[in-house]
Amino acid sequence: MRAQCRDAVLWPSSGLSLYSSSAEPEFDYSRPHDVYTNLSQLSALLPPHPSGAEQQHRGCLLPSPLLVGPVSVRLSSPLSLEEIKEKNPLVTPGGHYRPPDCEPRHHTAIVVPYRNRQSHLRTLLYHLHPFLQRQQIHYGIYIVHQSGNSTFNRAKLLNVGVREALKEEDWGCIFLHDVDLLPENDHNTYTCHPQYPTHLSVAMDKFRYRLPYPQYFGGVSAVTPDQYLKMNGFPNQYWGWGGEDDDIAARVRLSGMKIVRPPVAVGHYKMIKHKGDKGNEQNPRRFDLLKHTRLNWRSDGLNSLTYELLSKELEPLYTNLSVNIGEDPHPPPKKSALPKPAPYPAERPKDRDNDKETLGVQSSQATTLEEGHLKVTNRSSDVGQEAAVKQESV
Ligand code: BGN
Repeated sequence: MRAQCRDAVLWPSSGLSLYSSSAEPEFDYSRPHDVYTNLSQLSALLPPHPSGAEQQHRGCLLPSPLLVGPVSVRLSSPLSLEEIKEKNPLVTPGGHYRPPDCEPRHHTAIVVPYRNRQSHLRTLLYHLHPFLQRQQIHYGIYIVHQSGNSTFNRAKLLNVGVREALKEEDWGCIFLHDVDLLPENDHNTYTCHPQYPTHLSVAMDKFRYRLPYPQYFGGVSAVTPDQYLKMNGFPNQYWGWGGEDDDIAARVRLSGMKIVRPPVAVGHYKMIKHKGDKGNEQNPRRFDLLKHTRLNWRSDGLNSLTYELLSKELEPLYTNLSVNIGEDPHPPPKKSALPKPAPYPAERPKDRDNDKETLGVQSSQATTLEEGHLKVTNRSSDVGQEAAVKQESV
């Protein structure tokens, strides 16, 4: 894939020098490490341990010597929040962490749009805290909880999270992170590219470990505050599933930037399987909205953001921001108002669409975004391997 070779060259923070596809790093994902590997050494430095204090002024090494590569992902029966806290003794209230033995070179806020996903949140926290501690960065985790029952609005919640996180600390990098995605390789560093927005989740298991289409920007991505300002943040008008990530990708280009990515071998993620969310139905207006990004991005975004912060709580493993972001102006019709579906045949054949829903793939259309132009291609298949191959030749 040409795009990925080019992006590999632009991936400085992993400590890997990559100048051609033959230099793609290789990792053995069949023998992953436990995600808590190498961290007991850090706990031994809990203050008032003298060696921790002495070493604080030494800059953390890049790449971190604690990295192990592929890590296993624990998807079943997440621990309780108390148990996770016990496994992460150096995390401070609000879900903040600083390496105890060196001065961190990176300061990253992780912003997670959220509603009704308790067990996903515990799985994410169990995984992400040790993953980030091994990278020796200073970080904080912000969960942005949409209050009320209106349609979910991922991009607006991200805007809120960025603004609130920056009120609190001078973060150098902001991660936009779905609650159901777990990074599988700790060489995928949670840091920003100085010039360009980064897309991290380039190889998700649900897309058979490759990009579903070249301009895909969903899942996990990162911006510096400057990059965020330059693109006027994210759109506020996408209520429901789909399209907001494509709008963000278009904004990157329209504001004169481009997207950089880690190599596919590094950007592995597992998605927690789940059925479609109630209150996050596909947004039928997304196609129309995307046609107008070029016209709207300067007026809809960070500069038009309004919300009410209902509460901010410093939980032991995360900062909980509860927000009222208003109502969807075009709510989907209530279930009872819809005509009754035809009854199923007695022997319903197992269809592929059902599988798709379990995998969280809900789209029946492919998107291609080039320089802010949107092409929508109807198709009935998943945004999987075949589709990605087709789109590369567009
Ligand atoms: C795309 C969605 C993205 C989603 C990916 C992967 C749209 C807009 C259509 C014009 N885009 O198709 O939002 O992240 O699938 O699931 O639906």
